[in-house]
Amino acid sequence: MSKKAPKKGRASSDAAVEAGELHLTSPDSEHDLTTNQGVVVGDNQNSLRGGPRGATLLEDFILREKITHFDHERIPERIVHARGSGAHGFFQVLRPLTELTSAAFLQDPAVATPVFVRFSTVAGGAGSVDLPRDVRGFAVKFYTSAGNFDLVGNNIPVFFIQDAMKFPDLVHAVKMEPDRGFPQAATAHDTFWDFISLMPESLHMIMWAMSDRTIPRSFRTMEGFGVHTFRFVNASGESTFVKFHWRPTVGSASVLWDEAVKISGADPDFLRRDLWNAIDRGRYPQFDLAIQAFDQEVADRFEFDILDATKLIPEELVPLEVIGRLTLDRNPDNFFAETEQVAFHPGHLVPGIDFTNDPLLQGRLFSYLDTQLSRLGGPNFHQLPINQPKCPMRNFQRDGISQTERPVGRVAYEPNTLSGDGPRESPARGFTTTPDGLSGDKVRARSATFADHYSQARMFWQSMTESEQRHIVSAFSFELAKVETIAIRRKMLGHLDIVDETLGARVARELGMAGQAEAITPARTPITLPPSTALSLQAKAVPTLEGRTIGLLMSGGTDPAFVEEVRRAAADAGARLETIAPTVGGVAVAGGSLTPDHALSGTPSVFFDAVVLALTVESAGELSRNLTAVDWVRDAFRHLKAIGFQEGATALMDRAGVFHDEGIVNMDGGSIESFLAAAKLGRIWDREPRL
Ligand code: HDE
Repeated sequence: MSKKAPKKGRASSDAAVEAGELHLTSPDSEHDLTTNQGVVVGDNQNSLRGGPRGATLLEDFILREKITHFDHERIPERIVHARGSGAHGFFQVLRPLTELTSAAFLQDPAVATPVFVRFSTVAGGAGSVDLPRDVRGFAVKFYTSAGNFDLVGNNIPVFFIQDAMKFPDLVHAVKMEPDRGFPQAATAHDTFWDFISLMPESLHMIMWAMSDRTIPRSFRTMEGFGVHTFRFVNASGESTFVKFHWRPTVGSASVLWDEAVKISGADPDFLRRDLWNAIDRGRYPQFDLAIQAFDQEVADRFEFDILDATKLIPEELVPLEVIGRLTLDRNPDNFFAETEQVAFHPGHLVPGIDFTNDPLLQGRLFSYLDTQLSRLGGPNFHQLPINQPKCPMRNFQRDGISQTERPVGRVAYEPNTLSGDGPRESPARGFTTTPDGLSGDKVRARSATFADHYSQARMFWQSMTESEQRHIVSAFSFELAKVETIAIRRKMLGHLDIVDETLGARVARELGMAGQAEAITPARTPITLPPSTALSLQAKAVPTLEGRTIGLLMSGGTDPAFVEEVRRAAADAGARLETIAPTVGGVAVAGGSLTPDHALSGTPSVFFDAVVLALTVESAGELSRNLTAVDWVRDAFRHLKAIGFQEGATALMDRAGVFHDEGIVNMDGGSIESFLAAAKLGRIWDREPRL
């Protein structure tokens, strides 16, 4: 280590280091491994011992520093949303929204605002699987030029409860039961349904939770929602109510329950891997940001209260306007530093956006700041790089655990005369709260306008396609069958009868409990609202292969030219082709060998959106004696996927019980296009067995 004396007159040694005049390392030591104190480590393989076979010595400060740091590598995981996956990207507004809001990032289409997004499940721990039936978090941090704005939403537009007071109870009920420590990441157990059966306000959300929305195909194919009613506020102080919606540009898609179960075993990181790979391969996930904007007069016409987070505003009543686009184009460098340490908070708000009095939102405004104190160790978490605003940030807050900055000067208060250029409040540019005409007594009471718990649940059910309704019935039946306490099942059947008699009757029949529903009297008799097609994923699905993956099963003798042709055609349609073969080292083909992307044994067809069987008569004959191959095809068929095949594959398809419908396409004779057309449908819903 060489040390040069700083030049005369230099103010400090730090300045000398910064100026490059004080060399603390020699050029040869650039790659030296050091301790946290900068001491070069000579041996990173052996601890210090009293002789080669002797006891380890307490004086080994290098070992102790390393192990101590390791022992403390984990921080408390989030109490909810512990399992998440993050990505960086940018957001661009489509048009200046000046008439609605003064928010700086919503003014200029030429400005790309950096964002960090974290998708998550809610109930499971950080190491749980990606595909339980669960709500997904969809949290976006916008690093705007006027401060950070966090839109901390979910993939469902409503919530279980109306008041923050019930949140700890809800979460305790859904998490693993405290005596036995299971089930992990699952709603299918007594405590959850006990709570729900006693909480009619959760019925609307429960309908969504039992729908395909809670088993998304990918984070890239998920809608997102701000849930609460927020406000946009323009430069004149005029406020407009807004609901936020994220819409994936490649359309929405979910998996089937049987797929979710199988994926959870075959690849617990399915959604995390999918997001990472998509970004890594340049297939950037994109979401449109849309708003529903309305004023008090419109709000007064609704049958429900816009402050009630268990209600949505049907698009038929207030249409969506797309205002911008989010593109995720960069994976984190370090999962812990970014995805784990990112701290979202609905109270991270910028001028031009404001809250409403939604009692759930109001409770969240306390909770998120508070939880970071224990999760990130103190009040300086905004200094972590992932949380730092990218605009100037200065104030007189000082000290605290993990203070990493070095504020200078003797002044740490405001107002002051001693620091002429120190930060000062700015009434003109500062955040102002929309006056909301508060009045009334302090009360613990729920507004009577929150009392209808069933009408929108019924609207959701009646807006589903026949097949979506089947999935909802199956989900309720699966979950309630896992509930051991019969009284809870009966109570839930009573609630479902109020939502819709057909729904209640179908679930009761599936459970073998027809006629056993407990009679429940709703606080307010529900009304039948017009169905809203926008709520159905299937009804609004647009045929596409954008962002989808096709799995091609090949074997000895597969024609490489055919594989390449399918790959090209798939790519033209926006899809990626991945190849699977019985042996990962390659299969013999005319003129050489073909190396697959995956081995059949570890790559079930549930990973793909559509499949192709590129097999010769001989290899299909062999594979029809291989049960993994038979399951591969049977599952693709059972999961309603398009199957393209070369004639040779027939023996394997027969063995797997495939029968012909519009999704089973013979690709010999150049009908790759007809296969892609079938694959674009996503699933062949007509193939689904009726309940
Ligand atoms: Fe959260 N929620 N939440 N939540 N939430 C947290 O904050 C809470 C609610 C949501 O990727 C916690 O930093 C209360 C609704 C997401 O880091 C905690 C209430 C919505 C994430 C918390 C709600 C959400 C969280 C746990 C009821 C959709 C993950 C760790 C009043 C609009 C953010 C943390 C991430 C995380 C509290 C209800 C979305 C404990 C008290 C409604 C996406 O502060």
